[in-house]
Amino acid sequence: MKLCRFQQGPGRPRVGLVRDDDTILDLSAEGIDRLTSLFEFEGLAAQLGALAGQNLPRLALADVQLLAPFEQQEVWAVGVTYLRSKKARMDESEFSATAYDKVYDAPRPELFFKSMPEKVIGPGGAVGIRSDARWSVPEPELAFVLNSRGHIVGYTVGNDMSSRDIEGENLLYLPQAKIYTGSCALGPFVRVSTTEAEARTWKISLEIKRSGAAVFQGEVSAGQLKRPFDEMAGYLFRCQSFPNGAVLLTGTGIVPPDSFTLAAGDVVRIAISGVGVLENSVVTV
Ligand code: DO4
Ligand code: MG
Repeated sequence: MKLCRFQQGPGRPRVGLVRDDDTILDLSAEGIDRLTSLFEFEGLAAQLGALAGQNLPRLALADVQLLAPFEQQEVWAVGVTYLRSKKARMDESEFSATAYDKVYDAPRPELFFKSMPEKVIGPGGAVGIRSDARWSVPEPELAFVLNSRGHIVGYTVGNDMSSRDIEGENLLYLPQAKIYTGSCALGPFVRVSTTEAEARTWKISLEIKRSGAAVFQGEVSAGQLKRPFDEMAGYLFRCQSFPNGAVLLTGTGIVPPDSFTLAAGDVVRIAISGVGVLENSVVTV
C-alpha cells in the first residue's frame, strides 16, 4: 500500500491512498488530511485496508500535483552504508580516507542532518547544484519514514544531492557539501506495511539525462545496505526525540564516475522498485 500528499490547483494539500490503476483515493473525504497523524497509528495497514473498501472520491494521478510525502518531519541521513560509497569517499579525499574507512565498520554510523521539511523538493521540482562547487552528484537513497516512536512506518525515494569537491576538501565542510538550497528531494509515495526483508529485495536505479539523452545510468540492490534497518533508525532516535517523526536517508550505493558532474538542465530520475519514481530537474543555486 502506498500513500501520497497531493494538491489540485490552489487547493490545500490532501492525503491520498495510491491504487494500482494510477488513481488515488482522497482520504481527506474521511477527515484524514495529515500523513503525520496516520503514521502514528499502530494498526495502519488495517485502517488503510478498510478505507480502500469505502466509496471515497477517486482522482487520476495525472490530474493532481504530487507533493513531498510528509509534513513537519526533519530529514536526516546515514552515510557510508554501501561498500561503493566507502570506496568513492576514500578515493575523493586522502585527508578523510581513514574516517570513511573506520565509520563503515564502526558500530556507530555516520549520521548527519540533511534538511528542514519546508526546504525539501518534491516530485517534479528542481534540485540544486552549488554555483561554488565543481563536482556535483545526486545520491539515490532509500528513505525511511519514521513515526514519533522511531518505528519505520514506510519507505520513500530520496535524493541526497552532494558537492563532492567540497566534501573531499575537508571533512569539516560536510554540512556545506550536503545542505544548501535544493539539496534534498523526496517522494513521490510512501510505501507502508512492508518488511525489511522485502525492502532489501528492491532495486534502486538512477538515470541522468542531458538534452534528452542518458549520460549516466546505474543500479544497486537495497540488499547491499550494510547496516540493519533498526540499527540506523535506533541511532537517530538515541538521546533525541522527534515529536513529528523523521525521515532518514540510508546512504547511496550508486556513484557516477569521477569524471561526471551534474549540470543545470539535467534531469535526475531515481526509481525504487517497491516505491516509485522521483524525477527532478537540476538548477544552479
Ligand atoms: O560523509 C559522507 C556522506 C556519505 C553519504 O552521503 C552516503 O554514503 O550516501
Ligand atoms: Mg548520501
